[in-house]
Amino acid sequence: MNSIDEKLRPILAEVHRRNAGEDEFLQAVHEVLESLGRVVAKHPHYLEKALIERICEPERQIIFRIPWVDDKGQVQINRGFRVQFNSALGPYKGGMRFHPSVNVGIIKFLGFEQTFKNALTGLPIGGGKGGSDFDPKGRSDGEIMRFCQSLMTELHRHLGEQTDVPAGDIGVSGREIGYMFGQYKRLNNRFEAGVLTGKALAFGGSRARTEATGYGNTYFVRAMLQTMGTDFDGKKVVVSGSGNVAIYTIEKVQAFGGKVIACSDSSGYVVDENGIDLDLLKEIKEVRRERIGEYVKRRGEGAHFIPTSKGEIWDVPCDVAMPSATQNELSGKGAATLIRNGVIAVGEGANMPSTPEAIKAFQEAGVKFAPGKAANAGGVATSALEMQQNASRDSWSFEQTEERLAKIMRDIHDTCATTADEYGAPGDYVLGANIAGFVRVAEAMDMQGVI
Ligand code: NDP
Ligand code: 2IT
Repeated sequence: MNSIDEKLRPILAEVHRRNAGEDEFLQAVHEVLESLGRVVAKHPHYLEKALIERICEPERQIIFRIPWVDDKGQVQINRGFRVQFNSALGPYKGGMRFHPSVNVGIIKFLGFEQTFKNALTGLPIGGGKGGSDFDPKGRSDGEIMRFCQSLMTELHRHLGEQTDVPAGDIGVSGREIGYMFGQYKRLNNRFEAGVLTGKALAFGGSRARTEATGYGNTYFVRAMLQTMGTDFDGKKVVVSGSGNVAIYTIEKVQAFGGKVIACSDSSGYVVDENGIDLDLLKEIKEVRRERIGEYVKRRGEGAHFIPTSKGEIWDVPCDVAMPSATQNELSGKGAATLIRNGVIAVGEGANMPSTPEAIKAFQEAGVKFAPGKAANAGGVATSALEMQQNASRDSWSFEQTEERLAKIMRDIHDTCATTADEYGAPGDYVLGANIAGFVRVAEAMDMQGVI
């Protein structure tokens, strides 16, 4: 609590009381409130009108049963969630996560972060998040389809292109979006293209959406490096994870001349001093859906695999670290190792991958640090571009879409930097992102009355 302005402490205490045990949500709220002391000092009306309290409370939370039948004929039950966090700026927007660790606290932290992230894009999207504790690992294509259909049988009544627009996240990519879209269409008897994003190109998807989160984080980090008078060229880069965000981060870093020497999954990490072979990684992860150890078996000399029990990816010396797997994957210990090994910049591809101790360590060591709600906003921004294309029944070229993405990332970078300057903390992208995102949402809410 010490790092929180004393005027905000009662608000935080109430959030703790109301959301006891939801650790990730409390962590995310804590971080934002740490940044807001300087805002309420300048603009007391945010306090007088209880805007912070209102923003910390989701507008609506939906929790539901998902029954489905597995390949053996056994009935399975999962729990589904959709937290519609804030609609001040547009329809609720945010991904669906399928992972056994999913619970209401995780979905709420993600929805809270999403609200500010979406505001930072400057596009008309509110914040939401959803998912299930369903574990897709080892499930057949038929099981995935039946699960997605059952989920949508309940969720459809809460969605709509003007109401709530889900997309992918961990465990949810084009395949799952397709199954959910098909079921939504059957239940509503309308081809409502803009109700989900991350669709295949064949039925209203956007070019560059698959690549957008990883590319966007890479553009953001490049902008930070440029403020230091340098670039990706020749830099050693470590990217955790090997899913959608990690793969397209690696692709763009390589295009900018960086050398990605390590990536991971939950079983461990691989180091490849020759640089990750992206075609091989895509084949293993996107096509065959295998574990990361397969990379080393197929790549041969120069690459090695270290299981999770024997160390973490942050042990690998690098210039730039881009955590792109999951929340709290980079602890104070990992940060200390990276700093000792000379890291100069960190860009969060995942949502809240760095613990508060890690963020503090990076900032105290003068490492440029890009928080997820700014650095990984390229994915949802391109989702909003997909909604635009759907609304106008249009389809843009890859180049046109990527150009929009690059400009949005540059604008987010500059907004965070100038906001940090304005509030007396130059170079603090965490403060800049939290304040700029908060102010956009709070101003819109204020104009809409007591909502
Ligand atoms: P994917 O499912 O494609 O990939 C997730 C990767 O992270 C896998 O390599 C997975 O390993 C690893 N991972 C997931 N959970 C854990 C865990 N508990 N411990 C260790 N490793 C884990 O997901 P995405 O790439 O889409 O998402 C990655 C991160 O980026 C998430 O934090 C997500 O919220 C965030 N994000 C995603 C966006 C998107 O557009 N997809 C947009 C913005 C942020 P394994 O297969 O072994 O589980
Ligand atoms: O965390 C995120 O920003 C996402 N998973 C993407 C959300 C979206 O609606 O594209």
